[in-house]
Amino acid sequence: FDVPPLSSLLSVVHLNMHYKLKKSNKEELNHSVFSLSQWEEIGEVDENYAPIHTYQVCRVMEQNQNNWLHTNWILTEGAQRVFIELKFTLRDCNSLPGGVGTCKETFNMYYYETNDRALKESRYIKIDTIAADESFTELDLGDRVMKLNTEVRDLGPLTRKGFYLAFQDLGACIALVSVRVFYKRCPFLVKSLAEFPGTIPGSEASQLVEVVGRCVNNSLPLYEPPRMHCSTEGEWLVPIGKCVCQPGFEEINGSCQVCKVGFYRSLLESLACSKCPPHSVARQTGATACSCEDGFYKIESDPPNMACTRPPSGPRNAISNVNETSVFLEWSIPMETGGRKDVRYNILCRRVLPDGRGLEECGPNVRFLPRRVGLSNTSVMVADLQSHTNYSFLLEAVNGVSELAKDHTKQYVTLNVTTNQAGTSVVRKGRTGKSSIALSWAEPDRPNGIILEYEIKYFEKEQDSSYTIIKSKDTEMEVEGLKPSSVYIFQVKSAKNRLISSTHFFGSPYLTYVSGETYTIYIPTITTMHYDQAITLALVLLAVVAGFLLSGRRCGYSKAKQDPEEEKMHFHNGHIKFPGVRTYIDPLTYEDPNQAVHEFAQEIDVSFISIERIIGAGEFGEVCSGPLRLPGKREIQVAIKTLKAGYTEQQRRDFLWEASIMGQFNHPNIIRLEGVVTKSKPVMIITEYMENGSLDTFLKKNDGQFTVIQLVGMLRGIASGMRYLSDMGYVHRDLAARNILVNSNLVCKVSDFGLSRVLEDDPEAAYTTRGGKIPIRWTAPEAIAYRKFTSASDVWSYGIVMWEVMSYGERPYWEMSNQDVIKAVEESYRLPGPMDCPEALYHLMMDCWQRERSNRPKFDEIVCLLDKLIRNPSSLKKLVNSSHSPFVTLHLCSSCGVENIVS
Ligand code: ACK
Repeated sequence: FDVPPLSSLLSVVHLNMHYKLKKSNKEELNHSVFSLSQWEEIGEVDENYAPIHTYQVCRVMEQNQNNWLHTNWILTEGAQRVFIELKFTLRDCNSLPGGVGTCKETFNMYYYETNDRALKESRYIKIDTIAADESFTELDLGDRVMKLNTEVRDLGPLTRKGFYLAFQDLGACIALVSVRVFYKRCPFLVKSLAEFPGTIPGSEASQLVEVVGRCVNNSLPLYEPPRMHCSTEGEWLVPIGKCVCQPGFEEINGSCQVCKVGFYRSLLESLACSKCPPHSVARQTGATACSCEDGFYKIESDPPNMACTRPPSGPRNAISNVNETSVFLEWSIPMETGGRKDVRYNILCRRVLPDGRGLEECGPNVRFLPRRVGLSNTSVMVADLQSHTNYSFLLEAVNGVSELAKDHTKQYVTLNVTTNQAGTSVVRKGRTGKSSIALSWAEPDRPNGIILEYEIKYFEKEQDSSYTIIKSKDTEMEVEGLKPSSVYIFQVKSAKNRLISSTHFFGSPYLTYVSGETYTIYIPTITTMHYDQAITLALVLLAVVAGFLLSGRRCGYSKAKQDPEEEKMHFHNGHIKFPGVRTYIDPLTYEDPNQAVHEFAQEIDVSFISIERIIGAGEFGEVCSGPLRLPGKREIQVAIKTLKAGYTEQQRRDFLWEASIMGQFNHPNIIRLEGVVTKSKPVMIITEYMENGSLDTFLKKNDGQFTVIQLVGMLRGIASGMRYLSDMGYVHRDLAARNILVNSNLVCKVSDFGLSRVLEDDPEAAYTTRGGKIPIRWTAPEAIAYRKFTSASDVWSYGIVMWEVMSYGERPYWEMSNQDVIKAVEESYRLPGPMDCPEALYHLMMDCWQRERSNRPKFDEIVCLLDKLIRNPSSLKKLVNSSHSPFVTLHLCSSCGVENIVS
């Protein structure tokens, strides 16, 4: 008789239907001979009168029963943990007539693992003793009421191919109705275009099995391969990464469909195929880009969604304005820009040779201001032409694709001009010094009178209201006393008040204007500077800029940029940080919460993290654990808080809020932030791993297991962490044992900075009449009444934590309602001392619960007192509830210094 496979999610083995169980007398088991098995296969009907088979035994009147029933060999199919669901009825011994000394109300379930069918019954291992929740009586039998019990047990880790189950009766009245053996598995799943195979979970409770998904056809992983985690409950959790359709395909209903003709998709980040932009086509399906129509072009830097373009038409409305030997040319933009914004203009200058001998290109002596080719403005000044000469200028418009359009017919505009006589030659630069320059100029061709002297006017560019005039009888002179690194403008004028030229020095000309009969050419002037001078100047400038910033920040209106490192040293959004003085910075002071996160938390690449198991459920998603392997660092175990998919921007901000706070702290009794994962999904917060979980659950689990010194050590750690927080100016607002984590060395660390100002995530938080959400039992009266949260209200909560610790996780005020707690505290009722609590500790608690908050001890005083108690354990001998203990007043030691002892 073959056992059907335990395939898929629920492989059901119904004893009554599919199986013939074997009866056996368990001679081997206890190495003694017992009576032959009395299990009987009986056909019955259920409450719907459907036939069922049961296995029954009812030898309650006889001594020494040991009746066995076992299944066939059950193949595990690789499952490491299987579940066994039993349905059975059991007779109530009391309902049996007469003395039933040997009657039992339980039976035992065993298993035996093996790689083959060979059954060695002596190797059976007990799974559990099974008792009934409901047993039936004679009366029930009469009424045909079937009191069916269902019990489920799990079995694992299993390592062999298969196993046998066996049921041992030691003298009960049992009817086994069904046995269902199954295992859970994470079903085949397609998520975010990735396929995850049906996966058998790990054998240990809460273990997660990481599975790397396979991208569906025509899709690729986006940034990294997608991963999911299979839980022991057969659920897929914590998806990481995803697949996206490859270029040329788009996602439709969970698969990648090819882009239609006329459509394309080029980027992995874009969602759907897009219609080809104007003047481009996709003639085949699956296009990753569209090709340009004839006569249209694209350059590499054009984005894929940009239309194909063509060269521009020629410039329009060109005019010339001749001034002595200079020509000013001006034109309008072309009628047709070719669909681009990068139109530029080129000028070709040609001199008309006399006697019809044709044209000759202008030589290098002709100057174009600002330049000859690649002009972005629609004008140019051409200077230093020959006087009384004909010139022909060709104007051409080009754009980004002109180079590609080889067969495009260029459209030129021609301008013919004739120059006049030369005015004077331009001012020329001679030798330059650190702060001086030699200038020379030529006498005008026709001075229009006798020139007695020249006036040289100079000023710093854009500061022409402050100028200097010097006079010279010669056509050269040296100007001194110039500021280095400044732009100067020089103008030379003859005594007849005729401006002959203005110019100056190195670099290319950059601005030109024409006014009346004279023209002025401005040329940027930068006197040469030695390297060391340049550095000095740069430093001076930096100092000026820094000074500006400092004053600007204080005033709050300077927009000047500052080196971020520099900024970090001095400012945190308006908070001046002095080295050595720790202050907490409210992430709210940052306009952009993301900036706050990255200011205080390191970004961790998700590939350095493995998620191995689930350790809890947070408000925003699963809390998991696993190793963190940062390059060049020792592997450490971390806790991983995840943000569930489908979150809003606000939820993401709230979630990361905690990291912005935690990242600012560095103390052995504050949970340490390792970093955040924000560049991939899910968003995660990575903290150090605390092996013993939260303090309240840990204490409940280990009720009465610790010495008083160990408990005081824990309290000392918490107080030390809180002292650090209050020194930083941080008010926790939700200090409670559930928000303290414990590591394997019993070190307690304050955690849960999540929404400590909102407390939405704390199940203990209740709404007050003022609308705030507050964990009433842990909160000081003034904080409940008018939201006065201070370090003194944290001290009140600390007193409650002390009480929780000393009572091993008892609920403060037990089952009293929040309203009753508020009323009782208001009427000066305080929690009584926990059982076996040292009197000194209870007095400290009571001090923490002083109505007047200024009378409560400070955290440094609490740490100091606890240190004293630890050093002097006999001070902890007197217990609150020992009848002989006299009332002693607790003195907080104000003389104690702040010590840095880690619990
Ligand atoms: O009481 P617990 O085991 O401890 O269950 C909760 C759960 O996650 C939801 O918050 C546990 N937990 C949170 N942070 C950590 C951590 N850093 N190390 C270990 N367990 C943690 C917490």
